[in-house]
Amino acid sequence: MSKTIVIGACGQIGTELVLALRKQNGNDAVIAADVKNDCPALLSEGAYMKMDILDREFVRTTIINQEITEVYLLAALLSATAEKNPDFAWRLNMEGLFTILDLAKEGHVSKIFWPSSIAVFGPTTPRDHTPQFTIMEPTTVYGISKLAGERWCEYYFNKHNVDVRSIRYPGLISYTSLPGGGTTDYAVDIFYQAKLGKKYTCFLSEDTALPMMFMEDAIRATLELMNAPNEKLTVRSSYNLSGCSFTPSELTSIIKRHIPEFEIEYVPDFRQAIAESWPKSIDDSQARLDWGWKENYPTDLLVKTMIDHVDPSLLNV
Ligand code: NAD
Ligand code: AKB
Repeated sequence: MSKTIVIGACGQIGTELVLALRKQNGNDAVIAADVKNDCPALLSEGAYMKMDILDREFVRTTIINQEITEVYLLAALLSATAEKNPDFAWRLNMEGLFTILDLAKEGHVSKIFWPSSIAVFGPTTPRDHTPQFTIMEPTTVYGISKLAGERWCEYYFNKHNVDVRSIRYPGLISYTSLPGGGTTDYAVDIFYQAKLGKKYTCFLSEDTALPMMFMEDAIRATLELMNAPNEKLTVRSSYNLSGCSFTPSELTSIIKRHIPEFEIEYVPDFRQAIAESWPKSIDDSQARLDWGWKENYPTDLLVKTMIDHVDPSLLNV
């Protein structure tokens, strides 16, 4: 039986990705790993391991000894948190990637998923329908680390035949676990405050458009890319992927259709400059062409699903 590990499994994506992989491959085939001591209840149906991706020797011996052949490397600092600790963010976001790429180069790992982000783009990039191949001059440490990571993934594919696959996720919206320190987090936080009947203070200005995606679409995209035949894939840096795109004020209008009394105020902080350096919308025609990508959640459906499922008690966990 081939074994998979998800490193960074307790986060916003990891929690849902582990569940989806276990549904696809079986509980025993997927190990959840994270630097956190405790396994979240949702992931308790299969193996959990405390693992610090920066502990290169521990990661190497675990993967080799347990004959793990597929790695999803999610551990990272996201855009807002990374700006507060740039040195550590660079280290965390890059070192773990080399550990896993080297394991694949040596033949221990046969397939890697490593997520990139719309943060690879910068202020000189065309912001509307940002193309797959375009100017990339990111201004955040997070974006710089993701762009460097993309380059290294492509390098290991070209020079060492490493099967590494990647998606430039937009801002991901979900209700199963909370987001971990990004610039797009407002679009999750807002639902908790709306359901609590509280006024939301948004850290972006009302007209800041950003690309977003519902988590179910993002997880499906990840599995579709990982299951796609090798020969179909023409991009070995990272695929552009689009779900929907909206501003805080557009999101508020749709929420108000469900919760008319909902109120919002705008108090932009340092994250405004980050958002303004990112695309407003993404052209993902290469992903559609290569592996048949198509989103299922337009903004209206995303909002309705979030309002139906967001549980504010998660804020106290
Ligand atoms: P998150 O912050 O919610 O989760 C990251 C997880 O990594 C956490 O559970 C954390 O405990 C774990 N972690 C941190 N340091 C670790 C270490 N040293 N060793 C092992 N685990 C460690 O992040 P997320 O939103 O789930 O994002 C996962 C990946 O997807 C990241 O690489 C991120 O850059 C990328 N991504 C996320 C989004 C998004 O909107 N969520 C968008 C684009 C790209
Ligand atoms: C962030 O805002 O940092 C992430 C991302 C788009 O990479 N959600």
